Amino acid sequence: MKLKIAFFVILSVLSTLTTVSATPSSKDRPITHITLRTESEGDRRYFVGVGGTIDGKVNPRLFVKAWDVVEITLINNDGLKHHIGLPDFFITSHEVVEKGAKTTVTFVPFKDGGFPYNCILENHKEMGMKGELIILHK
Ligand SMILES: [Cu+2]
Repeated sequence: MKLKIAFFVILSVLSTLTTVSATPSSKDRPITHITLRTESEGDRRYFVGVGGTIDGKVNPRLFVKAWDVVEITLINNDGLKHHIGLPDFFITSHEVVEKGAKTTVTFVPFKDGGFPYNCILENHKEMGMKGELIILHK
């Protein structure tokens, strides 16, 4: 009986230790925040960078590092329906329909290279709404 109890205690301690050591540490995981807004002008549709080094740039090249967590926020600034897609990563954001609406996509770029981002709603990609995401080797 005593042996059984002792065994149970040891098992409990072991499972507690396992739980603690298995807790993932995400504190040190860098997050790259990128904000873009939508614009339209006649037949043109495009993205414009908001803040940082891409501020005010049309369809800016977005530089990120492989395996960092990347968060892209899209703000509707023209009142037309838009979204942002990253076809090489199978990502399509929610649509932002009204002026002021926002949506965010979060992903981990797991390969390096240059990949397109765009809005494919109502022919917007063909009307200029596209840019390039550059993923740098970690
Ligand atoms: Cu669009």
